[in-house]
Amino acid sequence: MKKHVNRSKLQLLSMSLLGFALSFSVPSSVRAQTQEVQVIEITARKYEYSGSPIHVKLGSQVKLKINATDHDHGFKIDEGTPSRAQGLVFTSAQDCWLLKKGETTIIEFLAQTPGTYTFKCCHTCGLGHNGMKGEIIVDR
Ligand SMILES: [Cu+2]
Repeated sequence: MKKHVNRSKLQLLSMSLLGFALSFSVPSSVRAQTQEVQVIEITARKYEYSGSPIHVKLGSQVKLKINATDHDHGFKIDEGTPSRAQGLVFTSAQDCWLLKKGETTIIEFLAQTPGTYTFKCCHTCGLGHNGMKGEIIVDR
């Protein structure tokens, strides 16, 4: 009985290893294509964005789905981030997205230039608000 349990655990492990390996092998084969849509789901809560840093593929259209779990939050690309206009091309011209508590906000952009882009909360949410930041990394 015990042996059986161990075997299924092993199978699970080898399957997750395969998935891990695939996650590395897939990007190189699709890198040449443009307009690939990448959907990324993260959460915003006091005072962090889950899944940060967020890695995206160069040339892909990114659909960022942010679920604010505990409070209204915001999403804004940091002014200090270089070449905002050329680096991440947003489908919307707005500067600050309000992330309503309990709702999922979709933010879309084209990952046009490799680099690290900092974003931050732009809706006052409490004491740690100013430190609520995350990073989007466009891999080459
Ligand atoms: Cu905030």
